[in-house]
Amino acid sequence: MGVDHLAHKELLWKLSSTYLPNDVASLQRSLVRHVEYTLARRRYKLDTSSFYQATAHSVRDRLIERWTDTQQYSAKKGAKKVYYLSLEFLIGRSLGNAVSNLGLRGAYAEALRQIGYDLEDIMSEEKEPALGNGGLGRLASCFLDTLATQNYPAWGYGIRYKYGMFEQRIVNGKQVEFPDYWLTDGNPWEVERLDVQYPVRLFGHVREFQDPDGNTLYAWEGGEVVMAQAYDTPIPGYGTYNTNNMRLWSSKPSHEFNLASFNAGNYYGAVEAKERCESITSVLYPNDATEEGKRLRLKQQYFFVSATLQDIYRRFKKNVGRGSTTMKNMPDKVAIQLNDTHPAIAIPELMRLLLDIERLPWDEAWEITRKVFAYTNHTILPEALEKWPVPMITELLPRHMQIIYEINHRFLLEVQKMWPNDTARMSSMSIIEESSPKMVRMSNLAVIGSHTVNGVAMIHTKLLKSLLFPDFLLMWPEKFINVTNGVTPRRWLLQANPALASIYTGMVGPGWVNDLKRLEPIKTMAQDPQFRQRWRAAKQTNKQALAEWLYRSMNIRVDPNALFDMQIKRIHEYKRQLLNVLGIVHRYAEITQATPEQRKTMVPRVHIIAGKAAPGYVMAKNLVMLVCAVSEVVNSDAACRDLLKVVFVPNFNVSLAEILIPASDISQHISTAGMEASGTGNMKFVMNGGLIVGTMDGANIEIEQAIGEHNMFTFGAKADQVAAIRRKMAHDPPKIDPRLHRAMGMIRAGIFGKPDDGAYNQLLDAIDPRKDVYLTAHDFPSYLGAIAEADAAYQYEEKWTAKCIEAACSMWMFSSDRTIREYAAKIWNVEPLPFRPPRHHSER
Ligand code: 475
Repeated sequence: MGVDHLAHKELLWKLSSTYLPNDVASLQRSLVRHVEYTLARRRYKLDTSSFYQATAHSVRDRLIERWTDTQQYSAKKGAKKVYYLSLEFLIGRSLGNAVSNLGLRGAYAEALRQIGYDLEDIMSEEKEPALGNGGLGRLASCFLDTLATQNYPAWGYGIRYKYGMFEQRIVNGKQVEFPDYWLTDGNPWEVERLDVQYPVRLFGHVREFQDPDGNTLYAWEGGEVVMAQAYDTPIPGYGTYNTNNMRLWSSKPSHEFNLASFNAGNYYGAVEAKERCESITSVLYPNDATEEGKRLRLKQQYFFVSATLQDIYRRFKKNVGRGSTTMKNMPDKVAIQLNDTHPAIAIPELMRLLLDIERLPWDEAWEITRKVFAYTNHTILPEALEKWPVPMITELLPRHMQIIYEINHRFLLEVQKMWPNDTARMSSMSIIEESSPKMVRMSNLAVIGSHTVNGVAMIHTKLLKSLLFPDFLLMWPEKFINVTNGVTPRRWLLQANPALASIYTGMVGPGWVNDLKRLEPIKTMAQDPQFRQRWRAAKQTNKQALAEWLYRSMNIRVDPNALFDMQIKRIHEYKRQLLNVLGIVHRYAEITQATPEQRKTMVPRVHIIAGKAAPGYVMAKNLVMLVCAVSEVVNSDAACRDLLKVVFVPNFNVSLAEILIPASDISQHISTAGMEASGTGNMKFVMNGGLIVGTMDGANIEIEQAIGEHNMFTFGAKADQVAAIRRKMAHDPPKIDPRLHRAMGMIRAGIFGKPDDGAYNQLLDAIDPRKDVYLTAHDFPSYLGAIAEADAAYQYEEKWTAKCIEAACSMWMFSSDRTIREYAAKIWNVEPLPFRPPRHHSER
């Protein structure tokens, strides 16, 4: 009865090493097969939304081949992997990105066209997962795209929130939040890995005991255990076979949980408890850069960190014992990047695994931990720095609290050695803030437990060193480095702006998509009138498309020949959307008072503002109200008809950004100097042939260096002047600019309505020249100066175009490809691991 294992294996191998064909006819067969067998529909006229599902599944099949091959290859090679831990990923839509990265856009478009469907229409059926707030989450997704494109073995880890970023609607002129249940139609891009689940403990107690050698050991026991369920999404690279993985965790009740509570006879109580398990991953916290201190948020952070570390640990342990690998080699195989402090609880969690499970001595465990972690800071705003009450951590994670205290104790001994009896320094560097209740400062923990800490733009890193961590800098000068942010040219040029992309490809071939330096030579073409003409035509195409979109979806008509000015980002006082609105109100006043002669010299403008306000952020919501009210009044005033339109576009997200950015002439990045860590929208706009009105803040500074001062309209106080200006205004209030005075007067007078909650007065009171924290009043005159310069420059069409060309083609360093190469070299010490596809694959 000999079972022929060899024969089975051989047959299996043969069956599974075939690859899907990608010619047009085969793609069509695959589409129809998915309609019939995945959607279970037949011989019906299908709407585009069903055909979206079928197309997505067909593309997914092709992704899966590359994905499983890549993962198997990197496991076999045992290469060092990067793990990017982030509570947020703003991935945007996947279909367009996938067909483009697979090199199958043309084939799918043709396959669909022949059966009566349009790929673009189908793509717009996709609901984007909005699993992030803003810049930090979008950066994480740009990084995943680059990591795959450059063949780095890298995984993203995060949370699969059931409800993503809320949907913003404007109802009676105000922001109203609606739940974003993005999974209604299923999610064809993910694979639920039922074989990848981990238990995660919460609450409970710590038991101390002795091992046979008399060493004291600790075990975390009791409490409740929930399960983390893995959902994987393939992340394809562009122009490579490599396909990485993004693993998101969803919470569900554990088996023990079920048994224990149901056996206790409390049926309803047991069901409620189960519901509570699932609530851990139910909703994304919609606060961008403000810390809320909510217990559920801490649960989310630990839940995701615990599952992730168990997963990484299991993968690494497969190598331990193989050859000479021991736990000490973990840093040779594992690099973990903490995307801000949100996953910083991973530091004591890894310590716990090494101490309590692996039973390593403290020093050994600590050395491993420090070599594994690196931390990126994304903001120096004090209200964003995470702190957790000691009692809360003690209750939820008792063993971690002990470990944090021990880390702190040993760290403070070092401080004491370096600065004997310097209690002030001691208390500012301590992980524990001696307040009541005591608080755990997650940023101090992250700095102490990481080998490298980086800021995200030059000025931000400088401020990080001088304002946030000056003492840590003295202690560990080499720990702090800068890695300026970047954005992926795949989504933000190739996909979002086909008109410009085809000009580039026509000039230098398709290689620029993975190597933006190749655009540099095009700069000289700025002198060629014919080339400028083509460039303008591309911009015009995009503006026309946006104008049509605005008409279709908002019933607003704008003139595509007007200057399109955009400020699209989260609403924040420090980002100063108010400065923009005051500028618009000023322009409105000028228009209504202008003589016919003066009108002729004015530049027709369309002002677009978009962005979400955190639900509890009153000032931000007031601002949204004001923009909507100004737009109502301005757009219905005959005096403005051909000169000014103001549009607030609701529900700003990645897909909307892809429509807006390529159509902009000017974009505004006008934060109070020193407050915007980097900004990444600024990079996207310039790459797409728009110019910036901006302050000397974040990456604006480096962008200006790259594109030249003459190609940027800068204004406002510099970062190193801000503190002195603030100090001075309190006792010596500056005179208010008369134009600002008039604009504020118009708003206060009720020209844009008088909300009964005094919302507008609240906004204006905050820029009183005596307590103008964000320097809005202070910077107003120079802001108007920069806007006027931009208007003047826009009137010389040829020169303007030349500026745009020069700027756009100087942007290579703001590709996330450059950014990731720096992370790889300076922080992770990882190498690309390209997987060469099997021969029969490439032959098809
Ligand atoms: C900066 N988000 C941008 C971008 O580096 C920068 C904070 C707490 C909770 C949830 N979300 C946050 C941020 O702090 C954030 O998005 N920061 C942004 O990171 C990428 O370009 O200047 O504000």
